[in-house]
Amino acid sequence: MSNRFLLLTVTRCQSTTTADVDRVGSTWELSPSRPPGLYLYEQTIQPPLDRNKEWQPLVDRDINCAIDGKKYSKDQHYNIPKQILSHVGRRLYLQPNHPLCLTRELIESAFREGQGFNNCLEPHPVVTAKENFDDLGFPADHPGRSKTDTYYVNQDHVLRTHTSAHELKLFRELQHDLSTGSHGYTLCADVFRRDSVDRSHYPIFHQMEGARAWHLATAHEVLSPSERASKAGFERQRNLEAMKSDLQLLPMWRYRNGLSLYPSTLHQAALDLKAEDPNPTYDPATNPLQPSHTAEEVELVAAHLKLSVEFLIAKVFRQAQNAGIISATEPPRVRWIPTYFPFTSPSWELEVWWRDEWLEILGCGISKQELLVASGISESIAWAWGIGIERLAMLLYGIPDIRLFWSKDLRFLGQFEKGKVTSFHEFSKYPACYKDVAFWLPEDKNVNETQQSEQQSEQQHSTTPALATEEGHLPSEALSTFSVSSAAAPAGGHVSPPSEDAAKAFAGFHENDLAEIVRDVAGPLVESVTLVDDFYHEGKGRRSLCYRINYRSLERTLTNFEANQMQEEVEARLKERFGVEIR
Ligand code: FA5
Ligand code: MG
Repeated sequence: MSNRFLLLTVTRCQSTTTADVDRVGSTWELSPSRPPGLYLYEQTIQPPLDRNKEWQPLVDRDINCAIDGKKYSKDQHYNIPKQILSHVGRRLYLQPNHPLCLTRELIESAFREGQGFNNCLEPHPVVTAKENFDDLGFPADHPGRSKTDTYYVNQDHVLRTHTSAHELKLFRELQHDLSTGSHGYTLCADVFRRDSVDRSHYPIFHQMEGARAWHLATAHEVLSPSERASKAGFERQRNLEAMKSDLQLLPMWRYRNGLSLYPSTLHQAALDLKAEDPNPTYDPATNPLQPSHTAEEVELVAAHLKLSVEFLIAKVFRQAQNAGIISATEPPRVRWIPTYFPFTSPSWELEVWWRDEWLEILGCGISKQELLVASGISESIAWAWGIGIERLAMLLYGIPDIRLFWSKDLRFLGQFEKGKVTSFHEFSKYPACYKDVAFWLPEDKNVNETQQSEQQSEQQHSTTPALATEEGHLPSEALSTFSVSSAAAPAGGHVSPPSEDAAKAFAGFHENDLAEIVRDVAGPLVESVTLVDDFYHEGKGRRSLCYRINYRSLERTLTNFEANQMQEEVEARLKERFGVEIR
C-alpha cells in the first residue's frame, strides 16, 4: 500500500490542469468547479491500481489557507504549525484587564496622543517579506530571513517577526503631520518567531514600536545651491534649538538636571533610576553616525530617546515597587548596550536588572535615512524603539513565566485590574518533570568537518586552557550561553557569533527545529528546552547532542506517564524529520 499525491491547478477560466506528482507527465481527468488556486489531493493505493478511486483532499496540506480572516496561497515555504495558528487572533493586548492590555496602556500613557504620538494597533499578523525585511534594509542573506527563524506563509508573506515591519507605513502617515500635529507614533501588535523555549521566550509575543521625528531642513529646490545651503543651514540650526527645547521638557532630563518637574503630580522619587551607559553615543567603526547627521544632532536625538525610554521604565519600576514586587530600598538598575539593526544607526539595547540577572527589554536607535527618504520625510531625523511587552509585564506584575499570558484560567486572569498593580500570586507551583533526549546527528561530512575545524580553532584561539573537554564536550558555561536565544536575528539585531550559530545549526538540524517539535507536541506544557551535552566522536565521525526538556503544567500536576508519552512523540518526530539516531 502506498500514498500518491495529486497537484491540481484550477485557473481563473475554470479549466483545469492536473499533474500526477509522482508520475510526471500523466494527466488525470478532474473537473471540479472550484475557485482558482492550487489544491493537493492524496490517494491511498492498493494494487491493482484503481483509476476511478476518489481522490481525498489533503485538508492539512491544502494549498489555500486563511489566516485571521484573510486568504493566502501556501507554497513550499509554508512552515506554520497549527499550534501557532491557534494563537492568532486572540488579541490579548485588547482584552480588558489582561496584563498585556494594561501594560500596553501604561506604555501609551508615556507616549500619549496629546504629546504628538498617534497610538496605533495593527491586528492582522501577515505582512510581506518586503515589509518585514527588504524595506528595512535586511541584506538578502540575513539569517533572520531563514525558515529556521521565521514563519513563512509563502515565499512573499510571513507572520511578522517584529512591529518594525510597519515602520515605513507609519512614517509615511506622519508625513503631513510633522510640522503641525503628530510627530510620532506607538504601535502594538503580536509578532512571531521560531525561537528557543524558556521562561522569557515564546514563539508568539507582543511588541510595541515607538518613533519620534523632527523636521531638520527643507530642500528648497527653487533656490540656488548657495542660497539653499545657507537657508538650510539656518533652518537646521533653528531646528536644533527646537530639539534642545523638546529634550529639556522631558521629566527625566529635568530630574537629572535638578529642575522642578511639571506636571507636578509626578513624584521625584519615581524617576530615581540607575542607568549605566558607559559607551560613547556612537562609534565610527561599530555603531556609526549616518552621513546625513551631525554629531550634535545625534547626541540630542539619542539623549531624547534614552531619557524618554528611561522615563517609561522608571514608571514601570515605581509601580512594581509600590506593589512590593521589587525592592523599594535601592534604585532600579538598567544598562544601555550598543547593538546593530539594519534600520537604525547608531543602535542600542536596554537591559534591566531583574531577579538577579540582566533581562533585555528593548532595541532602539536613530532611524536610517534611507527609510525616511522612502517614507517621504527625507528632511527629518527620527528615533525608534521596539519593546517586548511580555518582558515589561513580567517586571511590572512579577509574572515568572511567559506562558502564563496565554492562560484562560481565572486564577490567572482574575488577578489583574485596571488602575491597580498588585503582585502576581502563583496559584500553585506544580512539579516539573524533566526528560533528556540524546541523539546522534546523521552523518554530514562537510558539516562535521566544519564543526571539527571550528572546535579546533576555538581550542587554538581560546585564552582559557581548553574550551572543549575530553571527547570534544563543551563545558557547561558554553552550553548555557547558547541555550539563551539569539532571538534578535529575525528582527535584524545582533547575530550570534559563527561558533554559536554552528552549535545551533548543523547536519540539517537547527535547535529551533527541536523547540518547534516540542512545542507542537507539548503545547503549553513545556517550560524549557536546554542543551546539556554536545560532543563530537572522532571514531564514529558523528556528533551527539543531548537536550533536557522540562515539562510542567501551570494549571495541574503532570503525570510521569503523560511526560513519557510526549517524550516518545518528540523522539519519533526527531527521528522521522531529521534522521537522528536516539541514544
Ligand atoms: C526588534 O524586534 C527590533 N524591531 C526593535 C527595534 C525597533 C530596533 C525600532 C530599532 C528600532 P529585538 O529582536 O531585540 O528587536 O526585539 C525587541 C524586544 O522583543 C526584545 O528586547 C525582547 O524584549 C522582546 N523579545 C524578543 N524575542 C522574544 C521572544 N521570543 N519572546 C518574548 N519577547 C521577545
Ligand atoms: Mg534584541
